[in-house]
Amino acid sequence: MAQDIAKIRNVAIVGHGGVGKTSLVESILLAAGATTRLGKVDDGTTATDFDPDEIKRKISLNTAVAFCDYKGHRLNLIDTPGYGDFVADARAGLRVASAAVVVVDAVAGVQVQTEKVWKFANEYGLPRVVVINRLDRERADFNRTLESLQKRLKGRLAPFQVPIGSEAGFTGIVDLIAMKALISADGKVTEGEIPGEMMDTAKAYREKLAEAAAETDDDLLAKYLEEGSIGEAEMLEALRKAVLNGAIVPVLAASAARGIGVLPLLELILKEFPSPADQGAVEGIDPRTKSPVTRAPDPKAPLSALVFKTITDPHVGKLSLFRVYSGTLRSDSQVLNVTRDAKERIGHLGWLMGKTQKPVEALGPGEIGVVAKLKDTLTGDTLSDEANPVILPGISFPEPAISFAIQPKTRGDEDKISTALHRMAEEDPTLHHHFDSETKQLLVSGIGQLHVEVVVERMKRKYNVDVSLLPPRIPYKETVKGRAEVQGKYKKQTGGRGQYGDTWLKVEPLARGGGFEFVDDIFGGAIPRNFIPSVEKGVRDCMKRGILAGYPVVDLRVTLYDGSYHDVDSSDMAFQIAASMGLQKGFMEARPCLLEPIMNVEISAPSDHAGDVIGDVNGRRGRIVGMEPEGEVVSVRAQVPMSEMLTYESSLRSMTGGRGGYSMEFSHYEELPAHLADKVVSAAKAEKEKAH
Ligand SMILES: Nc1nc2c(ncn2[C@@H]2O[C@H](COP(=O)(O)OP(=O)(O)OP(=O)(O)O)[C@@H](O)[C@H]2O)c(=O)[nH]1
Ligand SMILES: [Mg+2]
Repeated sequence: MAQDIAKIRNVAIVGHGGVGKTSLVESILLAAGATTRLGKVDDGTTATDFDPDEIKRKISLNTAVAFCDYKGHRLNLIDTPGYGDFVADARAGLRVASAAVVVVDAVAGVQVQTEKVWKFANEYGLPRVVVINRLDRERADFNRTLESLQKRLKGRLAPFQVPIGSEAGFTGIVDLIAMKALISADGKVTEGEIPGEMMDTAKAYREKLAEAAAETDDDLLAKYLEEGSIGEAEMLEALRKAVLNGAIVPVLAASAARGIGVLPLLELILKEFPSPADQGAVEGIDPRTKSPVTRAPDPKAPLSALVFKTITDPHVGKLSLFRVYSGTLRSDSQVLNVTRDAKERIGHLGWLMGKTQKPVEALGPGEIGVVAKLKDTLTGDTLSDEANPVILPGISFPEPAISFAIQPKTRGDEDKISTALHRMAEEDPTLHHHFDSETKQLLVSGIGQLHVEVVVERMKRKYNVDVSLLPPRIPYKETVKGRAEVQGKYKKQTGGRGQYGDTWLKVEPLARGGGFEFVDDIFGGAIPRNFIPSVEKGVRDCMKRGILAGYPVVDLRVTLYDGSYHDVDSSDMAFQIAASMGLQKGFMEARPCLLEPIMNVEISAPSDHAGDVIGDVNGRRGRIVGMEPEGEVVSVRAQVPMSEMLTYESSLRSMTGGRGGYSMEFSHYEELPAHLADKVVSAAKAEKEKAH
């Protein structure tokens, strides 16, 4: 039986790495009675970190789904990874959620990925709540974390609770709406009066909450100003509306590990978060007419569903996780994958409890489910009714930022490697791979070092191929700083038909990020028009191969301003070669240089290590761009060349005794200092000689 749509809550749990998202899901499942014991990340016993790589590393690498039924409601909990390398999965999880629970750590406050998932949630217009978690830890501080939230996240953040006790003495919360204390002990929650010594604090916070509620509605505000207060029912009503439209973001207090604050979170999800029916109709495109169409969350409407995650396993095959938006998807039916224009047979359907599937006959609007063995379907695809096709907005994924060359440990494993990579790229849209014919190397590109390392481990475990990772290939680029005017001429006349192409090229730099510009400045037919595209092609091909060290050439303007031709011997190929020769010469005369990728890096470390961290960044040719003390933790923002960040993980670990963390993403390109450029150029030469 499909679920009652008004009673479904699809909630994505998002936040920075290690803040306790998976633990919170575990705690919710237990509180709702879906499980009988609390799984632990550290023991590898949680529902949603079931992948062997997740168990080994004790972090989430994939988005996973678990469900529970509570007070007649169906909750689908989408547990997303928090580490920067895997944040694309968090975005995919948010894409199919109707609301988000943003978890932050009560010691570290807002961190880089918190801000990132916050932006994703804005993009999808999701109502949300912030849970300040790990309040039982040493140095945890609710008020300081609240300040960090207010400073770094856009939106009106309003505490709905305050914690009772702190650190190891954190025992419960004061519910500021009902003005009651909820004390947790031995897995049970008892409601009681607010402890006397907390009354003033609780009243002050409640006052602020009432004010926030009143400000969302003119009539209510008038009443509040006149009478100095508003009633609980009015306040609840106003808050519900404000949470739904995002005007207010509730802030809650919790310890996932101890199950404190979990029931109130569950209640809030039921009461304040929208159902798929509240979310309303979705808009898509009719592929036949290319015009927008809507699909209402109605079980009788034509089917539309979006695949947000693909898992492949050499034994089980492919699993597609999806959310139904309209209509009803039934077992043993046929649907159209509109994105790939392919018919798909739907076998058995299931609800997801981590790695376990609970078989179900049909899935209605708003439901999240899984189906095995779709042939052509990938993440982001729309499944639709055949007669009424629609394409829903897909999911965009970030481009890879780092590449490694990989080598088989056993000769002859090349085919196995490419099969494995192909399969793995199907489940992970941020994993790219290609063969570099210049260096004869297989390159694997991902979001970060950890991402690629996980790929290699997975390759061994799932596909039984062992490879070694060579130091990452930094994606340098080549450009020029000066100008040159040169002749590129190709002439071959040895009996029969010869080859003749002659070009004069001006080579000059464009601004950073300017790409490539080809200017045709030929007047009076020095080169016949039909050969001009040949010249451009010769130039482009040569730029792609690179001139100085085999890296692509960028930020260049090439002007073709003169040349000559031969009636018989000139050809497309001859002009391509001539242009390529000209560009190589002109490039080398125009003060060539290498550009290196610069990364935006954000490091958080205990304050007493701030000096070491900054000194180390400077030593890596980095620039500090900002520093924010967040209580006992300092967050340092810097721009550092990618090539200097390759070993950062272990350096930071030893510098901070394992308490530091960092994340980075690509920012821009800058000139590589000449003495380092020389090294890259000679390394490229040596590699080329070896390959030939
Ligand atoms: N003291 C304390 N530890 C917690 C709490 N919640 C989680 N932890 C611990 O924090 C660590 C990380 O917890 P996870 O649940 O894996 O965090 P996560 O946010 O899912 O991490 P990623 O998915 O890797 O981003 C584990 O060692 C948990 O046991 C809490 O409320 N209190
Ligand atoms: Mg997790």
